[in-house]
Amino acid sequence: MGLLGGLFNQFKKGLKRTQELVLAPMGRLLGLRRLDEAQLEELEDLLLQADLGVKAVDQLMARLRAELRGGADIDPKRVLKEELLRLLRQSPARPFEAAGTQVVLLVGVNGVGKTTTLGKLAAHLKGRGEGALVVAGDTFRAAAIDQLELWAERAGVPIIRNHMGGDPAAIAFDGATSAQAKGIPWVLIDTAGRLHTKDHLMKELDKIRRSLQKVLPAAPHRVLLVLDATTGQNGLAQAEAFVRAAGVTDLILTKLDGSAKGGVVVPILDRLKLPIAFVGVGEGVEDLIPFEAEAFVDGLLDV
Ligand SMILES: Nc1nc2c(ncn2[C@@H]2O[C@H](COP(=O)(O)OP(=O)(O)O)[C@@H](O)[C@H]2O)c(=O)[nH]1
Ligand SMILES: [Mg+2]
Repeated sequence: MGLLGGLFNQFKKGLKRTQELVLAPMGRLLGLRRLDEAQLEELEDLLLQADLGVKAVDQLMARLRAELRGGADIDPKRVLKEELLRLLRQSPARPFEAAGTQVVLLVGVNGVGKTTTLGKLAAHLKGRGEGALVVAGDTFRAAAIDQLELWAERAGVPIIRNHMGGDPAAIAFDGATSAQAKGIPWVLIDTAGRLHTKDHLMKELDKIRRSLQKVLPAAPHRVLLVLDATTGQNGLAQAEAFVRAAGVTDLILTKLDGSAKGGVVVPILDRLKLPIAFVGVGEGVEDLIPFEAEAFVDGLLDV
């Protein structure tokens, strides 16, 4: 099976809940060659339920109506696919390619899946034959350090940690120094999602950034904002605040498997104007998929 075929199957599995709850009822409508007003409205409701967002759904419906006015038979599934691809290709992902030592910071609110994603990402990079070193930068809770330790073991990569309450900027510095000395291409830094105040959190991220730059002036090379798909569009305002304050470069959308709102990828990309690097589709080490628009849309529409 080709790379895209493999991705397609992974997306299909990850989008199962969205498919069952929303897209399966849509299958019948997508197979029609002419749709009347009631059927168009039914389709519109289902697209909104999948959390594709008002803007994209309006565009889609306008195009379907325009094609219907043409009088000839139409192919709603093809129209949907073309429109979704156009929207999703606005911010193409920058592939993770090793070039010297690159520092990746994972940020996001508590519970979205930062530590889990970091573990999966370390395993993914290791699986490609590239070394990674992980840094337990969430020193706010002891459990977070132990959780990362388990993931480091699972991925077979070294971890830099200190005690709970230690200075995250100091271990980030140690991590970057050690990776550079050993020629390790990836440094993945976990961070806290909750501190005493949001202001305090942003100051801490700034401090991490400045201490990294003492070792590698271009660091952090990537700042990944981790978002939880089950929150749907509700999390977008908070995400925007993070993007502005933390210099986010890429997005990671987790828990797609637990969400019936898989379409949320569309309004997220549209509003944040940043590429989605990976999506999380489960709690296992394999459950992180590099985002690829066509495989995603095919997985979504395979009803
Ligand atoms: N189903 C599912 N659960 C996930 C995924 N990613 C993370 N989780 C779970 O979400 C919970 C919070 O994850 P954690 O990494 O601790 O979040 P953090 O607070 O941002 O570091 C854990 O129970 C994870 O197993 C995913 O892609 N799918
Ligand atoms: Mg964590």
